[in-house]
Amino acid sequence: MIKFIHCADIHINRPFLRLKANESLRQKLIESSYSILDNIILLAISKKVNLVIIAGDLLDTLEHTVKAELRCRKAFEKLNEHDIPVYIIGGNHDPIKEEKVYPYPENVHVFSKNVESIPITGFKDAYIHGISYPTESVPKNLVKEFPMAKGDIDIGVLHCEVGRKLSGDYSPCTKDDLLSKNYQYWALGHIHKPTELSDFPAIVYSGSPMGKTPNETGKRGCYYVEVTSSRVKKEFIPLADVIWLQQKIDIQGLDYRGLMLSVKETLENLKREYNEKGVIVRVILTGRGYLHNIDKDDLKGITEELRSKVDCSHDFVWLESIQKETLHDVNLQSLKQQQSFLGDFLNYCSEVEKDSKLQREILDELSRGNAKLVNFLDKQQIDMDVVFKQGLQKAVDLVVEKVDYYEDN
Ligand SMILES: [Mn+2]
Repeated sequence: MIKFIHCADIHINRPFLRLKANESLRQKLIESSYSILDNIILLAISKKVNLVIIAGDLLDTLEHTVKAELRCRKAFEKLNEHDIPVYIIGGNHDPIKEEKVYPYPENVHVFSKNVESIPITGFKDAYIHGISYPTESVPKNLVKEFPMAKGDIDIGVLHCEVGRKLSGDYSPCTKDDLLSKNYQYWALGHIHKPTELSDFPAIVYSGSPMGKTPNETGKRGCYYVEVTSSRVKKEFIPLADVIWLQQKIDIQGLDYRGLMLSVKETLENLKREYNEKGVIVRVILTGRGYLHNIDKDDLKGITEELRSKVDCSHDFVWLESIQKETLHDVNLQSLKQQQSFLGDFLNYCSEVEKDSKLQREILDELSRGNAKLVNFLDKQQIDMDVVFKQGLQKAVDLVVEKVDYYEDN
């Protein structure tokens, strides 16, 4: 049995420039990417793994990396003391350079820009196969360059985009391409959300061990894996000490003061729930109500007021922003009774919401010649019910807005 850690997309050295307004939070996040690497290494040592895999984008950028490379070197040396090898591929953020200023210690293998198959030390018939990006963009399907399984156990390491379509800049490939190689485990990088695409043979995106943007919410970490020729046991281990979240607040019945109190309460609850961790939260206003008319400056004012006393050096809750996804303050039920275009339109929308055949027809009509939409619909893990519900709400609101406009004028 081979035991290993699979991580990817640590993005060390990311500058978090958008957070420039808050230098202490920015520094905390930069430091956090280093401490996460240290934590991965401690985990590898305590689990007594046979190897550590980093599936691309260890570094966020290849500029100003002397400090980052020194810190990585130090971390990898710790693994060297425990005779644990590290296998790294370069991703689109850190395609392989000719030469490093501070070369990594001898337990680290960085895969070249051609597929290499390396016997795993200490095991009779086991191989790790990997390839690095030579440039930021790799439009060809690199899976094709991997050999068929060679041993009892084969592990593949790749930075790629698995989908149904073979287009894109990050080695686009399909799940079937990966499965066809008969490896036991594919350690993938690039997608920041931890995702298990197949159980056995296993195809896994470990995801980024910490969130980087308001959309990278929820638990982030790495995988601890045990693999034999016929079985893969994998465990996701959360690591992030700063967590990004989105919280929704329904504006129905709220005025300015109510909103302020409601956001404040949300922040206090998060502080209790995530004590000892940092939380960066984006509040999203939803629903229909008076506050639909609140303007950006007012939201900014509330945000700044609620941030003023936050100290980001230890556990904290930082309000990233308040965003509005609210709807017009109208009573749809009474509008539906109207003998008018708006009334008819609302009733039609209710019908569409319940009728999947009708939805299909509308989609076919809309997709014709619309490459962007076709591409969107091709993505995996899209919940069509949710998409339609949101789309219809938006459509209703646009029509309500227009009608209001004409009435007012
Ligand atoms: Mn990437």
